[in-house]
Amino acid sequence: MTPIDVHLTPDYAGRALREDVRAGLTADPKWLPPKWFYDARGSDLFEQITRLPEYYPTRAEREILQARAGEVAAITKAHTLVELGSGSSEKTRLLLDGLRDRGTLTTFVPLDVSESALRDAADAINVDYPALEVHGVVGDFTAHLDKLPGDPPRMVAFLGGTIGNLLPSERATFYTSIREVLEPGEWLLLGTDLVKDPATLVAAYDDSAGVTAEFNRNVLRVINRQLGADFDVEAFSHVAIWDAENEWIEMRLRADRAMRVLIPEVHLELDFAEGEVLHTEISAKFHRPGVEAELDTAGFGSAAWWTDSEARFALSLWQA
Ligand code: AVJ
Repeated sequence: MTPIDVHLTPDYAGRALREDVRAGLTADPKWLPPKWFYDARGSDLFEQITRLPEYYPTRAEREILQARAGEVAAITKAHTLVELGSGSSEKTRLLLDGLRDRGTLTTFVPLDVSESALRDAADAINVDYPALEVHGVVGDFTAHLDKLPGDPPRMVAFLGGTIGNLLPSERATFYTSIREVLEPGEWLLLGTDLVKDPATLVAAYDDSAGVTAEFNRNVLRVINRQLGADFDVEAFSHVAIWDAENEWIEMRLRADRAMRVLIPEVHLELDFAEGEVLHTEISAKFHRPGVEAELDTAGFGSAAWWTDSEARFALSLWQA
């Protein structure tokens, strides 16, 4: 049985969703945070996105990990790998293999908001890495980074480019709180998508098969189910634009007609004008100097910067 620490109350997700819906859908423009895409269906849609021809980040990051996991292990000699977010992916295994082969790794700590996702991930890793101590933590990585278990030196991995979902001010807070939970000499391994031509970026978030559109609309399905809302999901169109000034992709849902939406569980009655947009995600893209400046401000030293063969994505290593 894999030990799992639960740092969230059973209704944490429900409360957080209610608060986000109340705050975001009464704002102008309306917005929702991207974390609510990921119910079982949303997670499955995201898995499908990672296999789309247009969605290069997953393949690019995998290429880097395949080439560099050994170097990560050699530099860090990490005893504990803490992974923020999904803990069962093929990319996690590349990292675990690299660290195991180097002989330093004793403990794997996957941290996720979803207890069921975490249990599945932790159990699967337990089976395939019998010598590894797996210690799951149920928590929100923007709020529960305190008391990370595992014996030092630890390495916190935040992969996939998910850092890009945070606004610049949220990133600063996030980096600082990671820096604060680490002891000097411990590590952060970070995956960041890089700025490139807008056509490539937009295609990655507006695929021809329409999977990203379904993923985007899924947040409305989550609110319908969790909060009893009556969004006509099909009446919203997927929009993905490149914001050149902020250097982020922005996903929105546009109301195809005027409509009223009831969300009984938060006592909201909302009006959408025809063409009104709801902001659902930013996915920021980076340049090396910008990443270095932000990590430096948080008190990290630079240890390595690797990109894939087409310089689309970067994996970087930082020391607290
Ligand atoms: C999982 C957050 C890295 O921002 O690229 C994929 C999510 N959104 N397609 C990203 C996503 C639209 C993805 N991350």
